[in-house]
Amino acid sequence: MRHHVTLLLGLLLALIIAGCTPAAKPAPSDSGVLPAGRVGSVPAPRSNLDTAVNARPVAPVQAPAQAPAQAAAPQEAAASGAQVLAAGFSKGGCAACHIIPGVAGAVGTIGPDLSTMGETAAAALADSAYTGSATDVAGYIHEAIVEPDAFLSAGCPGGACPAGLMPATLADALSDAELEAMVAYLADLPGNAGEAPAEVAVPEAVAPALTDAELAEASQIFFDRCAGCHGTLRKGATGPALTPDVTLPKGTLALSSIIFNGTPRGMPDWGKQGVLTQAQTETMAKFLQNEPPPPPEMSLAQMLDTWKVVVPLDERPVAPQTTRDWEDYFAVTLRDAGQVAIIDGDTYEVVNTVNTGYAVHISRMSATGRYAYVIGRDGRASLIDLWMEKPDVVAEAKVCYDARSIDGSKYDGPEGDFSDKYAIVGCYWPPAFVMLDGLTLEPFKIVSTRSYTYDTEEFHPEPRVAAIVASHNKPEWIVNVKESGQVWLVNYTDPLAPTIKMLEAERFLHDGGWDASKRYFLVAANNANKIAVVDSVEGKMAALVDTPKIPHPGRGANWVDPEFGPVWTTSHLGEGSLVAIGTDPEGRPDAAWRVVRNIELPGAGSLFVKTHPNSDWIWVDFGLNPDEKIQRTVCVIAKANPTKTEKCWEIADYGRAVHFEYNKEGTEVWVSVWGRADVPDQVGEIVVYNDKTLEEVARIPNLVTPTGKFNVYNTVNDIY
Ligand code: DHE
Repeated sequence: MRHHVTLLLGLLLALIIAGCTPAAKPAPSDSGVLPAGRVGSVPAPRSNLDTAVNARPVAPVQAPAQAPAQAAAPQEAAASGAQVLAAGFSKGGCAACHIIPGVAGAVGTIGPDLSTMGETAAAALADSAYTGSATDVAGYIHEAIVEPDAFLSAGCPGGACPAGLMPATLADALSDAELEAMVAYLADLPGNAGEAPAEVAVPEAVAPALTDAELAEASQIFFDRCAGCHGTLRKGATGPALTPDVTLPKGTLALSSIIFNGTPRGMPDWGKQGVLTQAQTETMAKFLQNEPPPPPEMSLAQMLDTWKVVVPLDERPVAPQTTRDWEDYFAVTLRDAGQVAIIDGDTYEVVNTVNTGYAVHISRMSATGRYAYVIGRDGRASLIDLWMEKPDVVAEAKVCYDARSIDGSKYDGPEGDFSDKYAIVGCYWPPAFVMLDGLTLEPFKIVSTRSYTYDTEEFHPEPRVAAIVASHNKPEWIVNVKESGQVWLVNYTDPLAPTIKMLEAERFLHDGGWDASKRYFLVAANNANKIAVVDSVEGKMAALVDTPKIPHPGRGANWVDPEFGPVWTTSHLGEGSLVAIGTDPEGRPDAAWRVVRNIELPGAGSLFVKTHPNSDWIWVDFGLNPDEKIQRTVCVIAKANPTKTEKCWEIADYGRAVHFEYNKEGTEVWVSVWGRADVPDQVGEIVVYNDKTLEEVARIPNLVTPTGKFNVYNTVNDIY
């Protein structure tokens, strides 16, 4: 927790003031909470802060030398001390990570709550688990700031603080006077917590300048790593807003620390993972304190400039050119290679590795299954013909700068046969969806999703398109508009004049899938901890179901619970929990649209679940859990006894276990080992399990960062 102490910076101000006549406040030692024998070395009362300018102690850590107790401060001197404190908090960005009573804006939940710092320090010193070298409260707090990893507090939100969370360089930004003022203030908590702070003028933070090279690098990193959660305009979604009003008060140090170390709420530890260097995290911290550069728009003409038909329709095969069972192919995302591997589900052979968009995200199959639609994060859509002897790209078009979703048209019924006729891409930026020809990917219609939030009816400049599914019941796509919290039912019968019904759901819509009947679509509103249920037949919302923190279903998993009947399942990013929601309002109205089971998992950070109608199991991963071992663990829950995990195991000794897919027969499960493209021998692989026995039957090696896997038959038929 010490780390955290540092953060406090912010705080300060307050103290100062007013009434706070320094002399009136007892020193922490007077509170009687310090261990015997240490009382004499507690820091001076706040009245002396402005004079506490002694040099920092060196090991063994001791309390800073006490300023003369008799230096009863005059009023201006007290104000000056407050400013010293304020400057310290501001430079350290403490408020970004800690709760510190009396410090404006110090409501951070990344490090420990410092509300009772003096008492907490005394308790830690008295505990045999203490590993630092301080001997008193002030020394403890001083050490926590100057040498934060000397002792790791157990008091971070969600558990023990990891090493490196509190930046070791934080103290370098502080003057001796600032450091000592902060130590004294914190040592006095909670004693001084009840005082009403007065505002102290802190110099207005100014956004740090970036060179052109830094700006270019930061913009690229933001697009690659940050925009998905925080938004291109940085208005926040899955992650918090990162506009200058939020970032400037935190300052470069605190921001770079968060970027390097991550947070318990799910921000990845980009520095620790080796994805960003220390210098890059600092560049990003500076970048975030400036206004976001205005992102470009994209016209249909620009899209058409990128459109390529590699193999015209009349040159494509009229029947499958392969003797393989192409309906049992898997399209496997090779994320960091920007490729999709087409792998034979019978033989595990890589039939072809196809170049697609940058950091390719998902594949979906056309209604007939003959084509795979693939979308890259860079908005490049690719059409792969699976009938070719060596499946390959036959058409492509870049229709956004940033995208995550794609699908085809699947309706075949009284209103027409739309199989393989159209495709749709959901863009993050520009915020829009784009309709394309299903067989050539020629883009022909853009519909902006800039609109008003469903609840407050405020204009939002960046409502991004998250999951899209093609309805089996109507010639419609179900388009989830993340930031406005709306589900749009887009009828494509007359695609140049589409009709759109806007349903009010919840923020922020992300990923989801069908129930077993394919009438109801269930989608996570992850920021609201809810699952929104859409009735695709009636064209209306069926329910909003409360869940634990941050549901992340992928497409979810459907099974029949022995007690509650048909259910759909999601796991969660924010809690170690898998819930089952009843999905049969006619047969089991008692269970419909409520959480009927909440099964404890070994950790949070789960991304995906999966099952198959033929399976006895529900599979679950933990790809974003901060613990390396849990990251590579998968668990199964028995459908016959869905009260607990039946078995959990690590599937590799590196990487993260992520995403499941069944083969066409539903007898084998494929799991990705998501490795590192830059670490030879650990780039990634797929592990294949026998779904009956849970025994490993094969490894498909040397795949570069495999993540999502989409079996042709199961994806066409929405089997999960
Ligand atoms: Fe995904 C689905 C968005 C990060 C792997 N991801 C989706 C969908 C959305 C989405 C909107 C639903 C598409 C649909 O059904 O039409 N994903 C985002 C993000 O915004 C986010 C959080 C951050 C980002 O910058 O992209 C993000 N996603 C990831 C990853 O880091 C994952 C684990 C690895 C990767 O490849 O980048 C990842 N997302 C996936 C996968 C699916 C997915 C495998 C499809 C699951 C399925 O079974 O359908």
